[in-house]
Amino acid sequence: MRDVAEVRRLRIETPSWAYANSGTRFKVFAQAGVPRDPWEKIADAAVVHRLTGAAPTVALHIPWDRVDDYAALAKHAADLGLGIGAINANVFQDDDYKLGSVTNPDPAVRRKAVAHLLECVDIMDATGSKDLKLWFADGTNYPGQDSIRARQDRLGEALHQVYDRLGPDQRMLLEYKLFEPAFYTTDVPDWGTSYAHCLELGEKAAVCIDTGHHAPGTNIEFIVAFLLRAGRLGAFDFNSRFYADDDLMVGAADPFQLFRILHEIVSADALADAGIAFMLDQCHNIEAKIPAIIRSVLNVQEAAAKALLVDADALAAAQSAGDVLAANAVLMDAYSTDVRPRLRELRAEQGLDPDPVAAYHASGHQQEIEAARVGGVQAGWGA
Ligand code: PSV
Ligand code: MN
Repeated sequence: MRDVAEVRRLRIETPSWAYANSGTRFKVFAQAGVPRDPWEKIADAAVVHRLTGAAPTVALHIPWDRVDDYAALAKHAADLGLGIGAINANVFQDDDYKLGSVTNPDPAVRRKAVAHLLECVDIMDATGSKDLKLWFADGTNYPGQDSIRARQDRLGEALHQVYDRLGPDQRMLLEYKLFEPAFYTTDVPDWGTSYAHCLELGEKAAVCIDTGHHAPGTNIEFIVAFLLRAGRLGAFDFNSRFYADDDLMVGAADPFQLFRILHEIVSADALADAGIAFMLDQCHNIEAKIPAIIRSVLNVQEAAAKALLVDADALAAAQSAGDVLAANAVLMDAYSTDVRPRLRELRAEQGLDPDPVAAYHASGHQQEIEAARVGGVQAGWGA
């Protein structure tokens, strides 16, 4: 049996954009105290880390987090006890990208997109970030609109150009998404496409699984197990979905799925130091942002703790004996265990408040930011 205390090795990366205002395409509901710039987003991320002890890095999104001096931004993060995590490129919000970015039929648009991706590698150099995370909105809406195959060629060519620019310790994380904003074809729609491109590129390229980016009913833990075995699972973008890419709090819609994913991770001894970035990619449209992000960190910890509780020997014995019910019962026993008291104990041992959400409410931080962050323009999705 493993020790639940191993959960303390798990590091979760929070996304700068989750601290900012966000919404659907129908409405963004502004919240008081929301950051006005990347500096304030990082300050909020530091609060999450201080209260959970488990979120030591923050992911940036360029251009939403554009600043004049990235080294100074990284220093600001370091002063608050944080490192800069993945640099997320953005080649989906410019008019030029209407027909795609790196797969656009126009070579000038492709050059512009690649230049942005290379700029993101420069930002990695300046901030000490090790991961370039790429998601492409590229695709088509109508049959015949463009050549599906030619777009793959253009994608491969652009990825190679960027891959060749990576430093020895830097990685490329290629994220996939079934549909949206393109509705007929998407150029990186699934893990297989991402994996195939990563294999062509080389060892510094790995797949990022955004848990919200699949068709309903997709067995995500199968993908996790496959990519772990292949050594190409680079990262997660954790969130929850009920219908499409809902970006709700991880573990909210389907905590059992999250447990099954973490079971594959724990079984492969990949909870820490295995080159997997456990990132959140969420939007808190109607709930308070910082407590929601804290809750998300706790949800991942709970799933990991339950996965650590799985009796691996009993499971292996039941599996090799072909005892289907016993094997399933081993997993369900672990999943059905309330790990919250043990996690509270572990936090107390670390000198943390056992209840980080309550600690946040008691800290006065929310009142402080609501009083201090007046004037200026609140950061929002796309800024
Ligand atoms: C795309 O839906 C995505 O999951 C990518 O990770 C983007 O970078 C992010 O959302 C933007 O919120
Ligand atoms: Mn994502």
